[in-house]
Amino acid sequence: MNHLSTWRLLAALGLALLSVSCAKEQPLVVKAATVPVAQPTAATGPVQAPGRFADNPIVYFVIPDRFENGNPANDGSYGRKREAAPKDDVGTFHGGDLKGITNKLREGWFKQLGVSAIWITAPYEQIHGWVVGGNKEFKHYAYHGYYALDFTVLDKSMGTPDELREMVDTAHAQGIRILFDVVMNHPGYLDIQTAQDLKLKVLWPNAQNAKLADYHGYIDYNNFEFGQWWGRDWVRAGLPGYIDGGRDDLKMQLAYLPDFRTESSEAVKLPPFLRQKADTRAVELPNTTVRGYLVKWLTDWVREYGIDGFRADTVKHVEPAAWAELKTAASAALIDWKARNPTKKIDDEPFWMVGEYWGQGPERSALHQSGFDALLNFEFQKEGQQFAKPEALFSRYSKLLSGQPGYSTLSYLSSHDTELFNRNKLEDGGAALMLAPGGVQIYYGDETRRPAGHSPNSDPQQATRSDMNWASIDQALLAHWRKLGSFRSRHVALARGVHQQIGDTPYVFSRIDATTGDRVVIAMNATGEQDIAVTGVFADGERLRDAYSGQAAEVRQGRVKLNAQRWVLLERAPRN
Ligand SMILES: [Ca+2]
Ligand SMILES: [Ca+2]
Repeated sequence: MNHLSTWRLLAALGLALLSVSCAKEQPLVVKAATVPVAQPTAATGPVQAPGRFADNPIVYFVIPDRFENGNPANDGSYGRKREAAPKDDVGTFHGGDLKGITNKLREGWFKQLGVSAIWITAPYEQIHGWVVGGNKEFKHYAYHGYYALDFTVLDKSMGTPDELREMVDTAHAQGIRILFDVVMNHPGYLDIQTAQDLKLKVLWPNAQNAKLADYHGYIDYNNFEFGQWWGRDWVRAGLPGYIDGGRDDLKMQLAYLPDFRTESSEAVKLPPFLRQKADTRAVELPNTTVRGYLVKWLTDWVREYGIDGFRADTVKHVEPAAWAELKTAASAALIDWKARNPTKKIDDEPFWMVGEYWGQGPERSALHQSGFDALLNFEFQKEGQQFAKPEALFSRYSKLLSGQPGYSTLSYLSSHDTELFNRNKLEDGGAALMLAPGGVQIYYGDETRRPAGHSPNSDPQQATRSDMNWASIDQALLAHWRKLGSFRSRHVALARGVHQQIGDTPYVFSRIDATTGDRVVIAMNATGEQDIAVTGVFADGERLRDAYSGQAAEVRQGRVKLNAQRWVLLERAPRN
């Protein structure tokens, strides 16, 4: 070691530290000291540098109910029913659950895509029945987790505490984090089934016979018994005894949902229905506000199971101070869990939180000061016309994100709240997404060409949440996404590196991460014999590999020759 200069030694130490902070399953294949500078050098650098999770998040978003049914015994919990016709069945619970995700983890589904975190919609207890969907078009159940009833227990359709623990532990053993979707803005509506189950006397006789057309006629909206539900202290609901929703983003009743009074400084008692509910784990807390209860309930999942992060819903509609408080409490809870579970934790990375702020682009926001490590990027999916040659997009994102630790974006092609990306353009789309600077989010089925479901005229987003197409997977498309995802998971340079265009026809670019020395060269829409310039990135004599085709090539006079299969993903080849 004495032949190394001090700064070379530091560079080697830096890489060693990096390998400790990386996922268990992704050991760095570094066998020699490296020189992390942007200039080419005969001494080769790291073969792979995944980066810290926060610097290179690859998030797979799944609606468990629509993914895989691992335990048919929990189907139909709380008396939930399917509907015979697809157009009627679009808003029911379809049977998927946490056990299904565990099964797919064991099959390696996520690992093969390079995924480093799974975001699941909220698995805690939802309203039991259905509300009127769209313009009386379908029975709308809470299969998506956005109509919470009891934040302290699992929804029986999702699974048992043991099944949740098994899922989290299985993910962690593969170096994959689990992110919960959390909603602090609102609980669910009061549907007829839940009102019956909670014995709330707000229904007219024979309410169990309610149909889409006459549903609201069975509910007595003038009845003060509504006070036995969440109650005035907890929500703005415009019901007898409650205060009305406000006119601004923070206090409005989004889609007429009851709005939590998260801004209130008044201590509250448990809501009346939770004082009576037999299986709740909610208990009275001294001197605690609505916000305080919600933060406790949500962060208990972190403290008990080691949930690694949150995807926060409707960020626009809750005060930033509440999000900051949630982040602080969740961070402490995760540290606590890791201290008690040293053999189960992936590493000591901190709690991570991404927010959904409607309309947000990839730019830095004031919300990054309120606990958010990243915000969902609503812009990316609209840039499809650029995806064959996304130079403008990539250079802009790289300028926003390279050398900016602690701030990221999460770009996606498709989402459950906007639309599915064009199903005929998922090759170009997948490449653009998986090669984009910043964090990325794969929506389940973008890698398999999952077809859209039935689209109600008055609620077309339902079509984005169809069942995972296990029986009709597009294998060629899946192989494409797996190559790209695996490549991305090895290279923090893609997410954080400085972007530089090298060629126009074919389109070739490099990314170099100054911190780790990680570097890649990419060609898009380059098919057949290619002679690709890598000057300034890789040195003559270095052995490279095209991770897309599997071909190896040596750098000669600043170039590599290979037979390209439309996409070229150049990285340093492992040494033997
Ligand atoms: Ca099930
Ligand atoms: Ca609100």
